[in-house]
Amino acid sequence: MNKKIVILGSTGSIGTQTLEVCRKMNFKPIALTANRNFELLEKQAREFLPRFVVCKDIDKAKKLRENLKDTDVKVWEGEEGIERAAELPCDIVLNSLVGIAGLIPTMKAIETGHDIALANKETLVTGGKIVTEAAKKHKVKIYPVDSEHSAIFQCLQGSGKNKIAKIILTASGGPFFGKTYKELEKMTAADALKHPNWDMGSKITIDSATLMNKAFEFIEAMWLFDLNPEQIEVVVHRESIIHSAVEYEDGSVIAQMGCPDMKIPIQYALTYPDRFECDVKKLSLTDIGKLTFYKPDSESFRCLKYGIEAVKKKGLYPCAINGANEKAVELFLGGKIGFNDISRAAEHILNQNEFEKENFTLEDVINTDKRARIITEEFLLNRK
Ligand code: MN3
Repeated sequence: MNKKIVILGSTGSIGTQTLEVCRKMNFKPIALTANRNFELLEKQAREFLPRFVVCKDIDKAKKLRENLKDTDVKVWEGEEGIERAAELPCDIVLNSLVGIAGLIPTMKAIETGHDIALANKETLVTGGKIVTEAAKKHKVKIYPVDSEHSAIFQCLQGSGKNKIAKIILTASGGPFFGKTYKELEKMTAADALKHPNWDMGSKITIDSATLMNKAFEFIEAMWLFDLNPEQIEVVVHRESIIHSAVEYEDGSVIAQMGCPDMKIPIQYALTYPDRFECDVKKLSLTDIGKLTFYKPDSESFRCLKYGIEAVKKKGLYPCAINGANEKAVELFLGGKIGFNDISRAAEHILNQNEFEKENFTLEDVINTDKRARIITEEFLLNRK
């Protein structure tokens, strides 16, 4: 297979695992992008010799350009550079950017007619309606990379026109599973960064600890599979062996299982509909022995309920709660606020009545994101 791939966010957790898949499958990355980590980006550039690398940070891009002088790799910079990369001729764009920063590059790729392997869930949380409409218009396919959505996508193969009755969206429960709201109050970023099952970046690790990640995946599933909120059940499954499941009208439930390793969903998104040997630990059910399931505790983990409430309120609320969450997580990682302040910020943004617009544009989405961050920063830092 000789696929030409643009990888947006190649130095992150998904990005580096995507390059592992490329190495194994002999795929050709034609462009790689990073925010600041130009040292790793240089290493990747020397190994894979893409035509372009992009460093978002302009000063670091300058250094990188200097360092790569002896190669034919061209260095671009800034958000513009990332957007240009998304438009380069290729077979598929893998978007593993973090946060709403992934939205515009996704739109550029769609408008250029490129299929997308989507790991950036905030693309669909903030702009789900606009993105799915554009994908339809440009006949572009969006392949999920998120493990739960890849699982659902795999469970849907061969189902013909049969309707989904509901989906079971599994959640690991995060590092603070079992803790009360009061106990959560004292949790720090360092506590949260010890995530049990998946190796991830810091933003998504905090989102997993608050369960905001699951709320976002709930919204992501609605857009990817055209579902109502009533058709999605979140189930905590500590072992992360069942990555999600689909229930059909006859009551049959099809689940997708495997040892937790993102290389499976990444590879499947890039090789669909074919499957190939993948360098992962294989599942032994007898070694695992038993699988456990719990109802999520949305009294302690309030981000889950607020995130779902946001999508039920429709309009620009999902985008607003994402902006509030990005700002709150940034402040939490910086040690400026407590763990439960993240859900307080989510609740506060839902109580604003300025995000009700139903027929919104991409510009409205960008403005809402900015507005939500301002409201959140003011709320969190100017209390008492
Ligand atoms: Mn996931």
